[in-house]
Amino acid sequence: MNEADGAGVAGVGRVLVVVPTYNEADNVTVIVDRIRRSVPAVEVLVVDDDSPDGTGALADRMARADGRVHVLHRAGKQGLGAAYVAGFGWAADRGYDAVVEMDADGSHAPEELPRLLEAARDADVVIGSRWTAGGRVVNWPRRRQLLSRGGNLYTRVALGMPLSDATGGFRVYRVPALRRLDLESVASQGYSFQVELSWRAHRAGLRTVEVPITFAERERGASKMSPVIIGEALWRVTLWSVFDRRPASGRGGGRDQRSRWP
Ligand SMILES: Nc1nc2c(ncn2[C@@H]2O[C@H](COP(=O)(O)OP(=O)(O)OP(=O)(O)O)[C@@H](O)[C@H]2O)c(=O)[nH]1
Ligand SMILES: [Mg+2]
Repeated sequence: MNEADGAGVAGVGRVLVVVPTYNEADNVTVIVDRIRRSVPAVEVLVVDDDSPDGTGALADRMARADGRVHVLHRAGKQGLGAAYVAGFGWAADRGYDAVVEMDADGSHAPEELPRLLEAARDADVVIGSRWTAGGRVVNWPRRRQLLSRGGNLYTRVALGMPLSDATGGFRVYRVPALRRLDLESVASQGYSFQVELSWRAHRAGLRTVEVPITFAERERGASKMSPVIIGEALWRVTLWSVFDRRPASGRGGGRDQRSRWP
């Protein structure tokens, strides 16, 4: 599958991989190269928030050398959520059929993208999942694992949403499905953005599929994780659980490898 023939990825169409970057000069070239090599049919959009370390200029250089690489420059650090919303809008305006979310730091392996795209043939949303059967994390300190598992458990219980990894950021969205999620009104900035989109997809009745991935700790550069980002996810999930939750009846799936619901 996935071979470039001008029409994009078989069964999915034109795919744009959106890579948000903030101070990823040590990673951006490597990750874009790996994406292009792993699935030559996709295009890549680096969304850079004017990184002081020159990430944007490195991305520009790649874009000049490869017509399938693009760069969206934003004025300053405005958070992961805002970067993705801008990237998704860029894709929708240009007629792409699907967008992929992927971190620049190597935690999400481009070599696993073909499996996610294959699942997208038959889904609106595909989530690369660390915590479903077959999923793995490599080199993550125990406290990060506990935080991720605990956050996902809380999300699952509070929202009644049958996902193993609602905070994961390696995903595929079909663009027509994304249009139903009213992205302009998304306020989440950090991890909460991933949960919010899962929650909106769930409430909109989209078909979500989880596929197992191997997630690796970043090797270079600094994490942007902070107590503020964790806190944001916590209070937003709590608010949604109080004000937004709908009855859990009639959903299929479970927490296993490919849970899905109507
Ligand atoms: N454009 C943009 N990208 C961001 C921003 N914050 C984080 N990113 C990027 O989003 C991706 C995920 O951020 P990370 O720092 O890896 O955060 P994380 O994966 O939650 O934390 P670690 O697991 O510790 O690496 C990376 O590619 C970052 O460069 C932001 O404000 N703007
Ligand atoms: Mg990371």
